[in-house]
Amino acid sequence: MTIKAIRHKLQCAEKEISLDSPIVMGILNVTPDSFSDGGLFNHIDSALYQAEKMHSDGALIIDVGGESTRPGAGSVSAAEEMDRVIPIIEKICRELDVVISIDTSKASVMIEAAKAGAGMINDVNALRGIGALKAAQATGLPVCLMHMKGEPRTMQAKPEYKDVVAEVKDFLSQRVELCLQQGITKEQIIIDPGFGFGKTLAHNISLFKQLEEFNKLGCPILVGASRKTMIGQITGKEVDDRLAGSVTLAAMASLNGASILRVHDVAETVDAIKIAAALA
Ligand code: PT1
Repeated sequence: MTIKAIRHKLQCAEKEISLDSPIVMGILNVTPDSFSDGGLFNHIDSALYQAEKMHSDGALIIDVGGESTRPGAGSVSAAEEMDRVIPIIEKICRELDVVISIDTSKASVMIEAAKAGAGMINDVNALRGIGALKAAQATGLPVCLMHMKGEPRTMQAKPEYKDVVAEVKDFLSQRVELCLQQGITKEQIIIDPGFGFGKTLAHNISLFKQLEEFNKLGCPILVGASRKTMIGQITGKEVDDRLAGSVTLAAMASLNGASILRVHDVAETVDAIKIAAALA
């Protein structure tokens, strides 16, 4: 286990999450066009079933997203996004004792999700959207700030950096600073280099190898690379055959300083990070 990782507690509304050791966030996509489980879980009961399974497999956070952000994805309206996520957040909150994270970039969705019982905000746009900084602050919830170059529809066209680690770190550092100015406390901020968001395989690998650099910002690190293209580029496997690649990457990220692993395959990842921690 890396010593330098930031390991304080997160206050997720009335629930507390300890980051003393790395934890798993399970992915619950409620978009009809989700990249790896598209359409399977867009009804409330199957969403609840999936959340229950991930929770019993050891996920401490369930990340609910109603807008796909995979490469090439287009955007949806706030109304459409709310129709997808709010009933599911309400249902999971009633039924399970788990922290729900809302994966959104829209201020109005953040506010409504918090009212529905969400305990964390995960924004791939790092609160750059209209009113998002203010909305996130108003909820009092922890926020995950992610780096993305460009926008999902076009971000993989030809991403270029002079120094990807320095640029991503500078961006996140500036976003953290703006959050602090807005009144969000440092203990409630999580950072994420944004694997696959406007990055080539070489960029992703540089960021991964130098993950510990991001600890210098003083915030816990979230890593989301589960089933992504970068795994396919290394292994040659299609999206449904990226389990072993994803689990290996998550275990290594946990040793490189990540505190939260955002994954599809919760049970396997929980075991892998336990093994990594025991042997480190
Ligand atoms: C992520 C993330 C996210 N990823 C956070 N939230 C997605 N905090 C959604 C591909 O290359 O990494 N961190 N929310 C999913 N987005 C992608 C991006 C899915 C790239 C697939 C790819 O295949």
